[in-house]
Amino acid sequence: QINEAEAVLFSVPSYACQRRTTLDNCNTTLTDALSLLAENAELSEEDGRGVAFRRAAAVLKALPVRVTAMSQLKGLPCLGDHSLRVIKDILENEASSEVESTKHSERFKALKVLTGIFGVGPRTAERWIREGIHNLHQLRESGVTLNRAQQAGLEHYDDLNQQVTKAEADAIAEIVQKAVDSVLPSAQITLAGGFRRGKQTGHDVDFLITHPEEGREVGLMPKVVSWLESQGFLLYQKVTRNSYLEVNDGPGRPSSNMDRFERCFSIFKLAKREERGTKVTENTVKTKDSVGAHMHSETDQSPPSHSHELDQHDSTNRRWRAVRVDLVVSPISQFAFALLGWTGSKLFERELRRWAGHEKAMSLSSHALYDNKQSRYLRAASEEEIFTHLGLEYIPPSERNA
Ligand code: 8DG
Ligand code: MN
Ligand code: MN
Repeated sequence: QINEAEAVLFSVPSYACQRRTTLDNCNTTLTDALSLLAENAELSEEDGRGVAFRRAAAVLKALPVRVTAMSQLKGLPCLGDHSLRVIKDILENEASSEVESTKHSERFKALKVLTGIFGVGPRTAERWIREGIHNLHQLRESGVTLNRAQQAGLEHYDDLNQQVTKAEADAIAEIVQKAVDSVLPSAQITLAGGFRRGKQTGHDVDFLITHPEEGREVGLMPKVVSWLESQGFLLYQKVTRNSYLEVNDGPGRPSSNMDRFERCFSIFKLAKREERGTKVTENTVKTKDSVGAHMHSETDQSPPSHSHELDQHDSTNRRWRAVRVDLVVSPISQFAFALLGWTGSKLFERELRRWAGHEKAMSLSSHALYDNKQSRYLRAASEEEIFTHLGLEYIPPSERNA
């Protein structure tokens, strides 16, 4: 029994997938700090610590008021000693010394700049840092071999580190719709990822593609990609079979359906708004993302030496810009799972899976939901049905911003 003085101010369930987390966040100072520590942990391949900080940040995002005193945190889940120390530091001293020193450390800055290159993960960045490569200039001079993705990532670094706007996402959607209509009429595209959650900007644009008749989606991805390529919309593309980890975390072998699930990591060449000829009432001046600009000035000190480089760096002189786009093709029978899985946020997804496994003895993936007790797959034609199977209240996309 809880006595009066210890009563919790807010009751927050411990799994993020049990909570409604909108984009309104009254605790950005605290959540930015914890997110930075999470990012640092992830960049250092300490995923456990990363998740702990992400969970702590997510709890603060779900609070309806700004936290001003430690006493308000009593009884809240997911706040470990380390996160509490950071929060206390900020409430008492305006800033956390750990966050500040991390933010300004050469290692963190180098990891951030290098992993900011499309195709470069923490492991590669770490190796380059050990070889004395800390910024883009040093990378360009180093002569290390870059794969095709990394070459494209380096070439379009500034564009790809500038947030994609909703207007740009809509313009990409139009192109993808046209591609799909041209190669398979009545195939459907759905915007997923952060934009589906109501975000106004994102680091990429995510689309799911399906067809109302099961099986008609087979072979669709290569056709869509060929069409886009023939129209000059692609700067980079890599189509992969669905072969990531989650296929293996379900019991038994993946059904043959799963081989159909294909995705494409791409970089689109998007005409700038004035070139696309949209309404003049819209703001035609693109403001550069402040973080990107800051990182660029601090880390990439290479002077634009030859004309090619000048062309790549002076984006104002170009009629187009590079935008990261993810395409996923799903058979209609798996569509609800794919949609749920690709809408995010990443933490929300992780928590859904943890809930399924730990609380329900089920395995959730973006293909299927398997009930370990009944030893069978549970079908679902909508996200709502999946939440019902999981014994969770339905959380709409706009409230999955954990
Ligand atoms: P942003 O782009 O607006 O910055 O954020 P986002 O849209 O939330 O993030 P994202 O990195 O584009 O990822 C969108 C969703 O896609 C996210 O919930 C996780 C999911 N996703 C991947 N990779 C994979 C994967 O390999 N398998 C599955 N099932 N989902 C994935 O990003
Ligand atoms: Mn996204
Ligand atoms: Mn994505």
